[in-house]
Amino acid sequence: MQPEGLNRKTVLSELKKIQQQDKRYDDGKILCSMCTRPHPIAEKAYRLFLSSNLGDPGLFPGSVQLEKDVICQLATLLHGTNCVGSIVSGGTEANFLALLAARNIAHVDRPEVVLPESTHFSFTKICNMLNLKPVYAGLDRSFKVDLTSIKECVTNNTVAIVGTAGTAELGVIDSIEELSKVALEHNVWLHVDAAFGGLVIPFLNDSKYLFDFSLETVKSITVDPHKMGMAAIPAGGIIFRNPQELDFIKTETPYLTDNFQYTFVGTRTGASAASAWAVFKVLGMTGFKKIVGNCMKTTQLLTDGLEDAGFSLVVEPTLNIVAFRSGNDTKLLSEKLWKKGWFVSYIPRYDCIRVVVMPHVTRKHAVVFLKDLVNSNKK
Ligand code: 0PR
Repeated sequence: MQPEGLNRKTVLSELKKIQQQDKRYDDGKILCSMCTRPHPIAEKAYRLFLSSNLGDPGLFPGSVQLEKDVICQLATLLHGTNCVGSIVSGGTEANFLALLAARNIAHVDRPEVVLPESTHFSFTKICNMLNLKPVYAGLDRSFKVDLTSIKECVTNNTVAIVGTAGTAELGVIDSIEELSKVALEHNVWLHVDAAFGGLVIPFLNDSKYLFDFSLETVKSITVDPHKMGMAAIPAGGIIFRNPQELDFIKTETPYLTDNFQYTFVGTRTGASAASAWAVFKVLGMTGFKKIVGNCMKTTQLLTDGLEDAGFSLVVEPTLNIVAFRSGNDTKLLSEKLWKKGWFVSYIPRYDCIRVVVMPHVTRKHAVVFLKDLVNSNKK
């Protein structure tokens, strides 16, 4: 730290200069992110609650109310009643809390968790931290978890089965209904990671996917407002079906304004809950349907354009994620795209390029991208 403080103007202008190194969602060129520019009302709400700390709830009852309300709205969207939960740092912490509860409730000596091969890498961290043995189930030809494989993975030590509603790489929705039958048969916890899909699937036209609390064996769901919920980072969400389950993840906080915490993070901003709350209020179901509808239309435009240009899709998109291969070197193509300023992901295990069609990616951007893509593939 420098000995004397600088004036604010100088500091701000320095910050702005440094910020120019960061990519901007508004340019429509970030195609590899599951986050987007927060909704303008999210920014305002966030600023308003900047000093709120949900880690000491007695001081911030208003923020507590907002968090409860957001959780209640998310739970209702996912067909839950009387659910409980928290707005946390992200999908990683949400998944962590779900498996913490499942492990503590099962209370077995050598706990294992059954994970589809397609689960998010956060589960690798979580297994490490919770001393859980991950047992991986294979995928079928549509990249959903293979049910025969799931059944083979379940043992007496299984504390939970995880299904994903919108995988990070391909946007695939596992057959949660089938998983719930297996969970019921073996009486194990079923956790659904809908970090991304939880705020997409309910807004699809004629959504036919059963993935939420409407299935009785689903015990917990991760759903992140900071992804398709357009809230400011950090806003992950964990929802538990039964309030009693919180007892298994609580930590005593003897001298704070509340006696227990139910999250991993201690000091945590109330601004996240406020930003999610404000977006839900401003958009409502209709607003979300419109945004998701536009993302899906742009996804279709991209898909058609890719097929017309001779690229092959890894899988027909279910959500607003497109994964494709070129007949040539797909990895090299992704590198060329980066050089041209298109920030795509390259996924080694499927040897494909992945584009996440978030709200900041418009039709116009998709058209220019397709043109640049075809040209890059030629040379
Ligand atoms: N579960 C699923 C299904 C996810 O897609 C993600 C994150 C997580 C859990 C973990 O969530 P947090 O990262 O909030 O803890 N999915 C994105 C991904 O891995 C995260 C991300 C977002 C990465 C924006 C990059 C980026 O620019 O792609």
